[in-house]
Amino acid sequence: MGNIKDLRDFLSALKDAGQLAEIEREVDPVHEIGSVIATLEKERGPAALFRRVKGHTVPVAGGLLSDYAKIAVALECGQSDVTDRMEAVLDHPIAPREVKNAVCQEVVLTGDEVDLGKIPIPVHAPGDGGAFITAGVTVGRDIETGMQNLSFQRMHIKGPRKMGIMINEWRHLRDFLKKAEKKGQALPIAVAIGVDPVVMMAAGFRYDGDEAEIAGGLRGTALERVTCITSDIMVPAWSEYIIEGEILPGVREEEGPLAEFTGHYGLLWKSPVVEVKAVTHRRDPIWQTLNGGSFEHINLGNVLPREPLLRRHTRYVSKNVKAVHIPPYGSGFLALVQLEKSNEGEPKNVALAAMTAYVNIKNVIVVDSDVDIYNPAEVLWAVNNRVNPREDVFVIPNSQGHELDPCSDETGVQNKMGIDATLPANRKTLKRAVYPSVDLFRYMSE
Ligand SMILES: Cc1cc2nc3c(=O)[nH]c(=O)nc-3n(C[C@H](O)[C@H](O)[C@H](O)COP(=O)(O)O)c2cc1C
Ligand SMILES: [Mn+2]
Repeated sequence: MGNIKDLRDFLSALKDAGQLAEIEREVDPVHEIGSVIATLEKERGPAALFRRVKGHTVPVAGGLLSDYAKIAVALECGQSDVTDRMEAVLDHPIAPREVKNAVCQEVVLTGDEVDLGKIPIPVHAPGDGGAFITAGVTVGRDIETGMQNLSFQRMHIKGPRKMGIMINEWRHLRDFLKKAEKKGQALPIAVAIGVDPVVMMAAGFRYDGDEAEIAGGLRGTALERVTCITSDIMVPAWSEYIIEGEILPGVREEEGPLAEFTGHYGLLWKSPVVEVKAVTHRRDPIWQTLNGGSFEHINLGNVLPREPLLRRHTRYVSKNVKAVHIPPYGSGFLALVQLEKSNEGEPKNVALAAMTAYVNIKNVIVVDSDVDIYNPAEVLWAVNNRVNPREDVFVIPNSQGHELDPCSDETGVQNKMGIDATLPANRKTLKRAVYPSVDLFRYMSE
């Protein structure tokens, strides 16, 4: 059972680990917060807690899960145990638990009392189309089965009580909205901001049950939930903020652009619209944010929840798979597989399996076990030394990917590429040149 139950516990754990910069200098929520978070991530620096935000009294936390050092703090484990923890939870979910009173409802604002403009929601990147909620976990409910769902949907602030919501292909929330719209009904949702980081990690999973069970499994204890004020949706009780609202049936309006996980600005999308019914929050709340075009986004959406699936899928096809990795620099479109191949066809079969482990995976590179998949230079070395393009590169045309991939059509249809970067069997006698490493200290010191 873990010690972290909410954002505040996580912030103090980050502080104890030397992974939190508490910034007293006043910062502008327009562009400056986003730039500081981006610079910290580039420099592999700590997470940020901005105590003084221009025009606001509420502090803003950002960049909390930008690398594995912080992710390990969130999971209360070592960095090398992260992938195993993410895989183990698939077999050990823990059901959530209902509570009657919750800190996330210490302050309740409804109707005209609600003004999203009073919350320090940043405009992150220079080309963003406005203020966006980026670290909010959407809680949805299937109106037919009653099952709840956690996912990330960024929200574009459009008025005191109005937000645009982007819902991509392959999303459970999209299925829920389709069902509601068929009946001409609005779809109640809630957005939880400033949560135990395992709730954010759970929201990144594609899981056939309620992802609250994943959050519980990751923390080793049931997630406590409370019922919303304006609907029967159950939200994480220890959240800093809850925004309650409804997705209006049949309404689509322009939303965006936002710096995206692809490293490009997205286009303007015709997206659904949320009418906000209530905002509830803790006393002295903290707002949490993240940059759309960041490794933090890719870690949450593509690395943590997808590596376990990639490992399972590829190992199902071959027991000779040694390790898998979805590097954040590949935007979640690249999968790397380390294989001790037993025959010449195996790398391609394994690559095909990797492509279907999750829709986003577009390019797969399979390397031998002497290549370190965590080192991009090693992977590129293998591609340049062990790939004969006509033999080793293959393309699957017109398959399902992600619609934000700059190479796909608007429904995400694109081509996938597999690269067998293993040494061909007829060159097996070629040995990799490895110079022994020495302890330099023995040579440099007097
Ligand atoms: C930071 C972040 C932002 C995201 N933004 C969106 C978004 O705006 N719209 C969307 O549909 N998916 C977005 N995603 C991806 C989904 O939240 C993610 O694929 C999730 O697993 C979907 O859950 P589901 O399988 O229950 O539908 C985002 C993911 C992350 C990590
Ligand atoms: Mn789901």
